[in-house]
Amino acid sequence: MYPSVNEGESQSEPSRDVRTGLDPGNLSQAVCDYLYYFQGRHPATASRNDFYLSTAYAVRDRLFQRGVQSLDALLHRPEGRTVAYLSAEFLMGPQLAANLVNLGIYDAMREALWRMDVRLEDLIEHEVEPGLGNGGLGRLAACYLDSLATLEIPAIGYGIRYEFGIFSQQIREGWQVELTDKWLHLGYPWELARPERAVSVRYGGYTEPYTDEQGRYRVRWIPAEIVKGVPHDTPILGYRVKTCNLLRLWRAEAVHSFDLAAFNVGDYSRAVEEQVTTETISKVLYPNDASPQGKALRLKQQYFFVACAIEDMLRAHLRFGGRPETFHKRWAAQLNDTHPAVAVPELMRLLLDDHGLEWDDAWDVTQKTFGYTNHTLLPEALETWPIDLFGALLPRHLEIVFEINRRLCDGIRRVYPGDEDRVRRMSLVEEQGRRSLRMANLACVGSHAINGVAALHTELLKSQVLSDWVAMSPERFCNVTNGVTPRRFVLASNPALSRLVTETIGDHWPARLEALRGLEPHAEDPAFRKRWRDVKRENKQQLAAVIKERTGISVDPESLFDIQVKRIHEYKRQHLNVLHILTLYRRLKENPGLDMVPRTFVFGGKAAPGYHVAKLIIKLITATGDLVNDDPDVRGRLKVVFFPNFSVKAGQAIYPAADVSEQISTAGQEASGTGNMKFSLNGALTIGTLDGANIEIREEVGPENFFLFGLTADEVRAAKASGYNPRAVYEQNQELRAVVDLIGSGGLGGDPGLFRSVLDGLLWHDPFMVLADYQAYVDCQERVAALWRDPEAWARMSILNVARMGKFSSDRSIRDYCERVWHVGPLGAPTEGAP
Ligand code: OAK
Repeated sequence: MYPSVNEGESQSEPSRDVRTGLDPGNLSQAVCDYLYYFQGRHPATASRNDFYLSTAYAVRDRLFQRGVQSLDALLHRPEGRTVAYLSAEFLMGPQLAANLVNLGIYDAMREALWRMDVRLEDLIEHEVEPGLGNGGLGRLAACYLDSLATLEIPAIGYGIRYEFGIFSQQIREGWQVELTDKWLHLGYPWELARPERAVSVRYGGYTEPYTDEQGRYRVRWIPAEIVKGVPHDTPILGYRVKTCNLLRLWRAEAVHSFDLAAFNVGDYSRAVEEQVTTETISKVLYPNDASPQGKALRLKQQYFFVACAIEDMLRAHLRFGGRPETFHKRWAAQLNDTHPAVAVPELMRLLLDDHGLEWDDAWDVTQKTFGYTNHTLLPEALETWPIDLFGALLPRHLEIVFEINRRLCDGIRRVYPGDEDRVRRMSLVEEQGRRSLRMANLACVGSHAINGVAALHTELLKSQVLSDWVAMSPERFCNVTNGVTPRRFVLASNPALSRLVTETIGDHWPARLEALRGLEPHAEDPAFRKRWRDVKRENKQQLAAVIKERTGISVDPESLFDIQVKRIHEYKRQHLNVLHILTLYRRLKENPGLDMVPRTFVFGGKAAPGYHVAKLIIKLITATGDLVNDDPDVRGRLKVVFFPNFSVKAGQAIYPAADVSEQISTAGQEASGTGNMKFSLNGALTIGTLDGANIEIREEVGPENFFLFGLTADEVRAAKASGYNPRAVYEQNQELRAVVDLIGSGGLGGDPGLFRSVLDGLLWHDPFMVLADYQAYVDCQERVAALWRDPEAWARMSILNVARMGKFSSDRSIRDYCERVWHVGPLGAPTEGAP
């Protein structure tokens, strides 16, 4: 039973009735009321969307009831910190099922709707998700919000309310086509706009010095443009707790939305010009994953949400009696990669210019406020901004950055006299080519804590990309391995497995994932293994039906489901997977009677619209499907599916149905990965390299329960240093040569030139060591197939994988952040090391 939130209820709080009650009677009455009075509909004529919206509003009432109480408690407590998670992306996924699960009323709502002849599952299916992120970084932010609330840590996620999120992907003739994502078009019921809390954001103009009343030298910024930021709040409820936090996303609005004077003289386009240009700021998410765009609009977006967030935080701090000097005692702000790094000079600017602090005091507050998480080692992903562009948009910030840099460089020279090369490397300014600001360096200098997202990633950060920073201040570095929320990725998306687990070990596991260990002894029980396999079969049947509906392809739920879903990128090596499929295909063509384990290969993921090779890899996958799916020699033993428009929602249908999880990035490239965790938690076995969090997953589940292959990060570096020659690998491996030649000779789709750029890349450069790892991968897949032939052993391994995945709950990650970075406990209480 859900603990009552109404204990000690006072007259000023709403009563527990239609608005907030949790039993089916209250819920169906609440939905009905919303249909009537909000949607203006009778249940008999209401559309599915009407029911969806009304159900969502009824749920939202219950969230806000808790939200108002949490916020009140938060603002009136005498001490403690609130976490501000600053992120350009929040990939929240659908909200209905997850909120019902966290409220503990999934079954009650199903019953309530059933009384009105409505299936909850239909409403869940109907829901459109806000795709306000590209991939891993944005989804991680969403998992962390869930865990922060569950652990009762007061927190606000700050970001941008993009009108259009990540594009929606269609596959036409095998190619990716991008369509605008109109996620708001049927209404978004989970948020509440708060126009009265709008803030002003300034851009451009110039600065001027002046002397204040005390005769002190001061600077003021005279901007050229002012934009309004309007907050939109989504409540974030923890799992079966009273704490409800906030996701606060900002929408850009013109200060003057309409120029009547221009309109009156007939200049209609000028009458709305300001509105149109201003609203562009929060119009669309940049669809690039881990590679910066260097566009002025992107910098405008970054500063926009950061300025709104810091203003919001400072305002709350001052309103409740705080002084600017104690800002860091109330707020711990996390920079989710460098996209929000301009927060460092922004907080300095406010403390110096608006609140009159001395430099050293302002700097102390700033450094104690921020922590910086790095999410990628890809060199091309390190953000830089041309100085001229940055200065034109943020003239005062540039002055502050230069002063931070002057002091930084002086400090380096004091510690390392004469080491100008080090000064050049650590400087905030890149002097080569077009002078530009290095945002990772800015984030490092402005933060008291810097972390990577998996053990290997943090080690590589420390030994390579940020080694100079480690030498200067090793105490600032730590690792926080990523995690995922089991509430969404098991409880809400895999009800059949959840039921079996709860029946077996009790219902504590979603909030204490280590409890899954209790499953271990059951791996030896044949009856339990049978039930485990039944769950997987049921999930595979469901996915097969969805695949049929989305792609028209029939797949056999009895075949091995081998799945790779994630962004399409050369380093993630979807093309290595294709080489293996074509190897199997060729074996069948040469020997149609071969006894081969039937497999269904499922791919999904988006390619950045400007990333030509990634888009070609999608075409390579679909062309492979066209070749093998209906070949009579194959006789259904191989199926290749490209699942279009992969999203959080699609993932929730896919992870529970996987037998094999493909985590095959080149060692040293994937910072962590989180899909690897979602698959394994749902009982898939991983085939993977020693990369990112795979290493820790393998440690936890045991090497004997993990299919490992490929070069290590050190071996990759050594191979490259000693002149790796992919052409020689191709020449020497007969099967590989045959597969590459099949692609190069037009065997896929008829045009021999179609995949030339992919093949030339592999044969002449192969920066991601695809050919180097090919044979090890194919051999490892043989071991996978051999195990598949022993269903009991497979089930045992699958159970042990789930049982040992407790470490990868995002609750553990958030506890690590609390202890190592933020120094906050439940309800914001300061913990050891708090500033
Ligand atoms: C996106 C933009 C810039 C920099 C990094 C990213 C990003 O999404 N990185 C991904 O972050 C995930 C969460 O930490 C990791 O699991 C992925 O390995 C990493 O690629």
